[in-house]
Amino acid sequence: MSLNREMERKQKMRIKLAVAAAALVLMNGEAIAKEATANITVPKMDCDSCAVVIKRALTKTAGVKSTAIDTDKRLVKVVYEDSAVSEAQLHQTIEKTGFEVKVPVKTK
Ligand SMILES: [Cu+2]
Repeated sequence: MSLNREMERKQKMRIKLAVAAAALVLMNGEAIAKEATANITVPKMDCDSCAVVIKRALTKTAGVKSTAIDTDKRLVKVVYEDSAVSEAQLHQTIEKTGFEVKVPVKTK
């Protein structure tokens, strides 16, 4: 093999490696982007035992990564994988425990 062809081969290999590395970075970026946070208002969640019931139901739901509850603000914060579960499904999960969810009115 001539020196030129050898250099050309190495150059092609370098480009392939760079493309593979770039693809890996893109895939990682996508994995991070799939994580979403929902702040869900539950007006009648007024004490710790309400919170425990809701937290337990959410924790059992596939795709839910973490749940933080503020009973003073009546707020449930859920971090979830949006490829595995939707915010609407999270609302349903909470409503199945007997608590109504206050859906925010969308403003333009
Ligand atoms: Cu309560």
